Amino acid sequence: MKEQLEKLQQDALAQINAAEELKELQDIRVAYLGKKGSITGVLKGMGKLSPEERPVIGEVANKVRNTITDAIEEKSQKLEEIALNKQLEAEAIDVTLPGRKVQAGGPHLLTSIVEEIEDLFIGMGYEVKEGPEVETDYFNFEALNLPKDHPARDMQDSFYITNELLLRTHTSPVQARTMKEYKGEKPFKMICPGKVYRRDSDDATHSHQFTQIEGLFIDKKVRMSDLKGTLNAFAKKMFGEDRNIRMRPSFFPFTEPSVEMDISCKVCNGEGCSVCKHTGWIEILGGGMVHPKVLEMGGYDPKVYSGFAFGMGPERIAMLKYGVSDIRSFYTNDIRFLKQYHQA
Ligand code: 2U9
Repeated sequence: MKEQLEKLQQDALAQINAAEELKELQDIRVAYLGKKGSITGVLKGMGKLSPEERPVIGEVANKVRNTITDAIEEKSQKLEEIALNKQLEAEAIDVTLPGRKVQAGGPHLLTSIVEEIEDLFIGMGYEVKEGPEVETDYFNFEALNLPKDHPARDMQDSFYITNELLLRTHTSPVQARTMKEYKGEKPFKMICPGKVYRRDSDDATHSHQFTQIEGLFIDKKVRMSDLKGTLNAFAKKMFGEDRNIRMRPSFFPFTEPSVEMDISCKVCNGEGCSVCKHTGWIEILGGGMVHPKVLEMGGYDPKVYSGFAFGMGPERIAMLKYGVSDIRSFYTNDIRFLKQYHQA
């Protein structure tokens, strides 16, 4: 039995030495010292020994049991130390590394261009007004000389919510509301930036949601030359002093006469190229003298008051100014696009 015990100790120590995981040591402890362990099994035969042999084998058994227990304990500490060092190495922080750059955000290009246009007109004495995006049929169409059966309404296929409510197709209703607010009694200059909605299928130059900035100047003796001077100042400030402008006759139900304004192409300086479709000119906005009916519906006597109005799409202005090729870039939040135009 003594030889058996010594052989078992030798085997156990060899396995403990070879163990690489704590779990293996646990298994060795159970295999040798557990209730069904091999050493326990040998000792079950103690009853057959003579009274003289029993204390001797018992002492050997205790020594073997202690030797194996100590060896397991020592190896466990070693394996725990190795595991700890591995963890510390893996989690080590190199404090000498430079700090990570904080990704600074910045204003969206559309926000910048709207604020730039607002600042220009605020500098010319205009107030900035806003209004509801869900508009009544009256303020979005009728107050702007677009009665129920007017064909121009089809031009602006709309998102109707009810028969009387829709997503506004332009910011003109804000101007009509402002005229009512001022009760036809006082002159004013205003611009109204904001989101507008049209039932358009999206493509590089059309978006079902886009932004508009419209302006309105009502006073006594306002002339077309005032409109031309104002828009000329705007164009030169936005696109450079060397830009020329021209006005072409056009039609809008809410202005008479109506014009569309072009700036000379800044790529070819008016010679003609693919950007300006070889005309030398690029259309940037529309405008005109406020239609007498619109003045009247707004409460202003067209025999006493006159006014001019204009409208532009800030996306288009930004696309021309910064060479953006697709209007959808303003709305798809692609970080590669957004990052290009951080003023910050
Ligand atoms: C009132 C009276 C007159 C607003 C005007 C335009 C011309 C115009 C387009 C430019 C590009 C819309 O963003 S766009 O698609 N707008 O050309 N807008 S005159 O005239 C008004 C508005 C309100 C009471």
